[in-house]
Amino acid sequence: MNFKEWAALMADRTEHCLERVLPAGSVLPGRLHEGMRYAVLGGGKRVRPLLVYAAGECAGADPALLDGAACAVELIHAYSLVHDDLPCMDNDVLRRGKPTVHVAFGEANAMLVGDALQALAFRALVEPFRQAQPALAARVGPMVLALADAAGSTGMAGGQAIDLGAVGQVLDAASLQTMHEMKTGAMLRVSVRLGFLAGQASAPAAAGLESGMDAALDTFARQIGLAFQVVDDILDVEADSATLGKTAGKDQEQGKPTYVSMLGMAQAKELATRLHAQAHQSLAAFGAGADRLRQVADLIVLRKS
Ligand code: GRG
Repeated sequence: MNFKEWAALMADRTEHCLERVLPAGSVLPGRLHEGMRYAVLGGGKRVRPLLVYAAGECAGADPALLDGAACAVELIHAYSLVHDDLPCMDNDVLRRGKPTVHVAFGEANAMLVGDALQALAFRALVEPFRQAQPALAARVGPMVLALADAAGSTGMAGGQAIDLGAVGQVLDAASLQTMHEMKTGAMLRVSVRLGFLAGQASAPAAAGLESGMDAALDTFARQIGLAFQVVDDILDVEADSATLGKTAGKDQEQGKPTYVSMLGMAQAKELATRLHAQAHQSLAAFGAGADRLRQVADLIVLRKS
């Protein structure tokens, strides 16, 4: 199967799992559940689930355990977008090609949609262990911890706090990198980590699998997480809103420090290319089992939206 077919299959698989995990709009409170489904279903590139499945394939994970992790990272991501779009944060009206959740459902509902999606993410992560693999239930602990750290104040939410405090300020390169490693990178990184941990949970006898896999995958994930953000900054300048499905040019409009504003466009592109090459290098010790990860890295760096 070529990468395009595989990615479409995994995105489809994620969509079906999310559809199952999200309460129906007919379940009380209907408006909240409709808002959650509106925020999550039928949109987005599903990059984080693709990383989960690709890392899981590399680590020999049971696909049934990967489904929960794929849903979990996408649910946290969707919650972060809903909250990020609120008037008190980015105040955006367009996301994934449609009105943002607070525009469609009101601000208070949008807050609750985000809150509930975050809680649902942890339920989605744990549930397959309880249902499909009850004997392995104790092994979900490290995955819960990793996701909590990535989403919380030392990860994504912390990065967002630094970002909000940096508007109109000049950040040096190190601070900009730290901010992005937390805000965007942590969730991409944990997507790879959850795939690896699902592999360990599925076959602990093979723990460590090929030696050094844990560290190499983490280095790869950090590099690709940063590359994702550099490309995001480039696209914010070069792509239009219709292509992005969100408002283009926001960073400059809001005076946000970005890789493009700090380095200039040419050097930002060079940095993305360098990080891409380094990410491939980090997987050099692995054989064809890491091919899907290599291909997701290519998708992240070469994407147009
Ligand atoms: C509100 C706690 C909290 C955190 C918000 C992720 C985030 C933190 C804010 C989003 C702002 C933003 C545009 C960040 C740049 C990188 C990014 C996360 C882009 C959107 O992710 P994609 O491109 O989106 O994967 P899709 O829609 O394809 O899933």
